[in-house]
Amino acid sequence: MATKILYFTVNGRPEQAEFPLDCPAQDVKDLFRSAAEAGPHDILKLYNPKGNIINISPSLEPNSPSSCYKLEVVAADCNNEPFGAELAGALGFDLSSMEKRLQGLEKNILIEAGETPAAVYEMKKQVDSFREKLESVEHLSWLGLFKDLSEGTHKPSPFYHKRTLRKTKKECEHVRENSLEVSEEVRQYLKTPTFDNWQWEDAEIMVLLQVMYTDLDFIAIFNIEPEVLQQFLFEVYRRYNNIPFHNFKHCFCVTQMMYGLIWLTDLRSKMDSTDLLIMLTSAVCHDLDHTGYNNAYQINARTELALRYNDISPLENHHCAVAFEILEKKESNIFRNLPMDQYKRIREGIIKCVLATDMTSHNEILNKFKSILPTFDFTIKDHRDVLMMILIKVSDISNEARPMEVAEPWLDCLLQEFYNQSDMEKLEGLPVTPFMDRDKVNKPSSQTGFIRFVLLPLFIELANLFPSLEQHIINPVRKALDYYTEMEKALEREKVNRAQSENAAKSKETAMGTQSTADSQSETSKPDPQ
Ligand code: LUO
Ligand code: ZN
Repeated sequence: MATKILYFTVNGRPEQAEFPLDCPAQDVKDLFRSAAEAGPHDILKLYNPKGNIINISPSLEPNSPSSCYKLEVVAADCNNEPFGAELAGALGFDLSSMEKRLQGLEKNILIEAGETPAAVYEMKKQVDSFREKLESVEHLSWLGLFKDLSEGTHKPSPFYHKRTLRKTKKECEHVRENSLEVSEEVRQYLKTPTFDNWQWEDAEIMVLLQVMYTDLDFIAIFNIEPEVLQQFLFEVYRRYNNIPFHNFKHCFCVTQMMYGLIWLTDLRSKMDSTDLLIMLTSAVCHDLDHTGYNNAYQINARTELALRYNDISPLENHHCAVAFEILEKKESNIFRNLPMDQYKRIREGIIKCVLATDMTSHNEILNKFKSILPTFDFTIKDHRDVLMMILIKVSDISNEARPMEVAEPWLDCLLQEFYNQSDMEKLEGLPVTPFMDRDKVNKPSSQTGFIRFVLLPLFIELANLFPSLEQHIINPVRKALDYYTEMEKALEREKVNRAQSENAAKSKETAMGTQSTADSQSETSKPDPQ
């Protein structure tokens, strides 16, 4: 099969791509996208040696290493206006032709109907709001774009300065250079749900994760070589993306909560170490390569993942598959010294736990746990399996069990990710999940609903089996519920006050208007003083 080789640079790094002469255009584009380690929504630009931008296609002229093409992952400079048109073009929206078609339609209808019907008026409003949204880049950091928020009132999210979804080589190297010495005090603190992840750099978190495997004796029991554990955690770090919520820090929080629950419930005396190894490793891997778009988006947008997994928990299947891609490599396979039957048991357990984090299965798993609780028996495998799924679910959504100053930033990150997704859904004309819509959500009421109807029922069931969790997990969540309920009431009061002051201003204006009319009338009716 005849092929074509193209030489190009990505951020100064020389690369070469080879593809068959009859390669489909999309495959060539994907080839360049993966060379640039760009995400599905990043924008790519290819320049020829003369510096002109050219189309990425199979018909590109073959070249030599001395006359390279130049490939750029575009993080559009937000000061470039009209930015919206460029982004719309990149997303396949032709905004101007949309507007032209609409103007033509409106003209025809005006001639026939003599007026602009509501539907056309509504469409105009939508197109205007699209243009407005496209041109206000602030919340479109998502496309690998960024806006320097260092100046002004914005508190820069820790993620705005990242230019691409995937981790760069430099970020990964930085994480390797750390040999944090962990004191006995930190080791104890690490076992509690009050642990504050925001105080620790990613490189230090890598060491804390190793401490968890060590302090649960996994290194000794499962004969895990320290350098293999480090390589495993390094690969995990590399495969979590730079997104506001489902990132490496979230992986650490879930793992640290799982670790805390193991100690708080004294699970080592009730379950064997293999099950504990499954739980901890599932927590580490449970959101690998999450791109910040949930299953509903994957299915509605008919993404590659939805296609590959037939709409069945596409994300969770992908997280699990990436975990075993890492574990397939000898240098990062922490289970490589185990007999095959034990490896199979661990693999089965991790698949069960990671797939259980899909909230679609929430009620099914919770109801199964409720039904076995009265006769729960640690010697029955089916009972242990459900408990392991409950524990990873609890760990996954447990931010509100942490101190408020740790938990609240997580809600901001989550809402940022949700809003990014709903913005994209609006742009792509996909169904928008109500609690993700920035125009519909208010932070406290979404959280009070979540705590009341999702979090507390789940945590209370678990506390029925482990009463010590009442104090350590449930009480902080009840405090969080009070905090957001108060915030909800304050917001409500503010809304009422604002409405009242607007009404007062309006009635004052009307009164003024009436008064001035009355004055001017009395002026005209008064006899002339001259
Ligand atoms: C529950 C959940 C699902 C996907 C991604 C994140 C979350 N988490 C949260 N959602 N994880 C922690 C939290 C949290 O503290 N609050 C919320 N809040 C709202 C937005 C919510 O209602 N989320 C939610 C609820 C139910 C659901 O499926 C049944 C999915 C998301
Ligand atoms: Zn998660």
